[in-house]
Amino acid sequence: KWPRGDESVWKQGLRSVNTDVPSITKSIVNHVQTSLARQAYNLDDLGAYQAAALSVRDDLILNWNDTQIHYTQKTPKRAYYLSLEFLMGRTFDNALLNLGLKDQYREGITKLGFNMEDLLEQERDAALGNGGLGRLAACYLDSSASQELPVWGYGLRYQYGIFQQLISPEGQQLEQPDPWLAGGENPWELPRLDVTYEVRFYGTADRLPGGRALWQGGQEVLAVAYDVMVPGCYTKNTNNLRLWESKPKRGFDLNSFNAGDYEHAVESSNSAAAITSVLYPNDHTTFGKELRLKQQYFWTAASLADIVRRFKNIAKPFSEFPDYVAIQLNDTHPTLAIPELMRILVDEEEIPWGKAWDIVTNTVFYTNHTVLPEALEKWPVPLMEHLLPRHMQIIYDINLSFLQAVEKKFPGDRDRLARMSLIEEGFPKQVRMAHLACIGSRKVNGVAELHSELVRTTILKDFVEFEGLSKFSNVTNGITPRRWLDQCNPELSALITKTLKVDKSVWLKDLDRLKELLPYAEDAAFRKEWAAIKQRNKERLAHHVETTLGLTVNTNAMFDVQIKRLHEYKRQTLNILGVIHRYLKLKQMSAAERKKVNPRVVFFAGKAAPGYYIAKLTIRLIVNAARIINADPDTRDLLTVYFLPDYSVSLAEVLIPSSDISQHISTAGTEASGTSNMKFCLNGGLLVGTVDGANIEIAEAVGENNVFFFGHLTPAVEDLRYQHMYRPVPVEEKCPALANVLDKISSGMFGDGEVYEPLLNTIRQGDFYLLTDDFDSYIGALDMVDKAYLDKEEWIKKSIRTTANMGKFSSDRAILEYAESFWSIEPIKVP
Ligand code: TH1
Repeated sequence: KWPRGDESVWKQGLRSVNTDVPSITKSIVNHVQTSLARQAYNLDDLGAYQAAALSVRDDLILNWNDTQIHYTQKTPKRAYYLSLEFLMGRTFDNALLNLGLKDQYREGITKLGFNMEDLLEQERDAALGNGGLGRLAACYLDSSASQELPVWGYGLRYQYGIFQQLISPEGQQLEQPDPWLAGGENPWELPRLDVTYEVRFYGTADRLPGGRALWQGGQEVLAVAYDVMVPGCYTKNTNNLRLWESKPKRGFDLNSFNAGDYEHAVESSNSAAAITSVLYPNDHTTFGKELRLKQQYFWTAASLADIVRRFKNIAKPFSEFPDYVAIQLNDTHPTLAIPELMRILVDEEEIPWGKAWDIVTNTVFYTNHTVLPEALEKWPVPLMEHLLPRHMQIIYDINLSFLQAVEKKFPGDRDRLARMSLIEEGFPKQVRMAHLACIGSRKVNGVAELHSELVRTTILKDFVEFEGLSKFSNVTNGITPRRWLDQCNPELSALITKTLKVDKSVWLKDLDRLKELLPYAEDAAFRKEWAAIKQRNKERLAHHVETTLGLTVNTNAMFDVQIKRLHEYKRQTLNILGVIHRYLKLKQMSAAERKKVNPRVVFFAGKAAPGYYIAKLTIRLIVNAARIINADPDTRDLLTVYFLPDYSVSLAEVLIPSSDISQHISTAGTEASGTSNMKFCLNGGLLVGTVDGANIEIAEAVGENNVFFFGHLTPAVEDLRYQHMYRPVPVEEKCPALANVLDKISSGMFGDGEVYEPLLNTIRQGDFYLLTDDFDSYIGALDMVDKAYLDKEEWIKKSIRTTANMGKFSSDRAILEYAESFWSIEPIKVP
């Protein structure tokens, strides 16, 4: 029904997505003139990008609107992906490709006198995440939309994303803020200033008869919605990512203002705005910081209020809530969703406790992403009691009935009760969020086979014994082939399309079709094309390094890449120590021997958490080793090392397609999955790695003869660590080659040796990440790489076979597993 007026006038005004070049250029020019209030003659690349982005935005809005209306009318069961991080990267290119409009836009932009590549470079990354966990959330959104699943993301709209990394001349990491929203409007979001919720902190909670409570007083903050449009690939379906921004409920305190107390007047408004000001830059560590807990509650409370309101619109009884709503917790960060949903159901909707608990435990799902103890969230009880008094009551109540049930099943087992309790005894007592997430969820999953098994047998072992195995499962992570092949490696994508003889929209959404490339490994002409594309991708990276850093890269060398957050468990230190070992060996060789060596360029990139001293020292060692090694005329044709600053999604898109090998060398059992391993292999780079995380499944898929495995296996790790603690063997005895490298560093080969002592001592004493145990076999694996690379044709075959067997690692497969086995949601196509 039309709201008013003449229907035909409305219909004349309606437009559809611009698909032909003339309407695209018309739309861009129109945005230059009106939205930007600029003229053709003074338009720079940034202005042209903004106008083109606004034009694409118009198209996205049309699809987004139709999708949201369609979902509202059809009332399907929906899934909500709650993640404190969404590492989206750039949107413009991705939107053009998913809409199938890149060629048309390129032509239009050229007609207007601009260059597509230059415009793409104008966009700032949306970097609202630390690393793999946040990027996984972004890949899952892309796959949900592409597979036409009714999924929304919920997150926070941080003013500042992950910090910008600078590297000082001494090799120190320096952090700068990332004000990604400065520089004007963000064309990819829709401010929904009318969609707001009040979120309470502090105050008092008074129990009422019947299990309810009244929570009042304290501070109230406003959550405002910003909707980010998520287009699917070759479908009209355009999903929503709703990000919350915090605002003071009232502008400022007028009483204080009038009394001349300006500071106090703005204090509370500042503290409200602070909640969503910045992403915490810590990967894998939790501090008991009040602001972080405030972020977590603010976000889960606003998201649940929104979900419950949407559910109430369809006028069904709350007993049917789990038939319409599935909530996926991305790690424990949104675990407060469990007590918050209990609070809404019990206190506000007056549902009896037991019924409410049934609803919660049929709605919520929990994904664990790590078994590292330092990453398992715990919140001090006094902090929780102060900030969220009602939630603390609810958690105690959940714990009481839970422990009673455990006691019933395992009578008299007090150790078990202590181990399983939601509350860890100590000073202070702490709430164990993983336990709460586990007992409040319908399903619990890890992110790769090995990791899921470790979850079942270590951190949640007691819970498996109590609740049964069927609640605990695995969904191996995936990556979107749209961004991580079609977008970042257009030439390879085109070759695949040509070879498979299907439209790319087909194989990009059915990645197992890559298997059809296998026979072409035997085709010399195809191999030649394959290798030429890898070569041009290397040149593209070299060009990027040249223009951004002013350094020349040898594109005839093997490209060896390790790019990920800096962390001891990921062992970038092992890599740089291996590089130094290689350098020392080269130095000892005769000129004739050196002639036989294949040149190698080693790239590192990644950020260290600002407070992570050892990780920062590793960066320092890499940078200073690179400085010395790259300057040595004896070896520099054969070995160079680069640390590329300020790693980001956009930088990954240039690095990944250029690699010959990439390194995924975590201590066995520590990397839950890893996802960049999948990206490299999808782009035909070979994997050097430990038997850990998703490396194992990649090797299963592509064949063990196409990966370079090394190192001890997970079951050995515990024993080895025990030996380091109680029967330590000096490095000189255990691993002379490594001892030699450590000595050279200590003696000042790469600048003041003293500086590195704390880092070197983590290896000499304790060696928790087992570098001394794995070093020799690591060097052996790299020697195997050198040998294999000598046979160029065989190497290219390995590369082709690797790509061809990576279908399993599409995030489409992963998201469909969540949709079918956990959420019970179905695709719903927007006509
Ligand atoms: C990562 C895991 O380390 C990685 O192996 C995995 O592929 C990725 O998640 C996606 O599943 C994690 N990132 C974080 C970040 C924080 C806390 C825990 C983890 S686990 C802040």
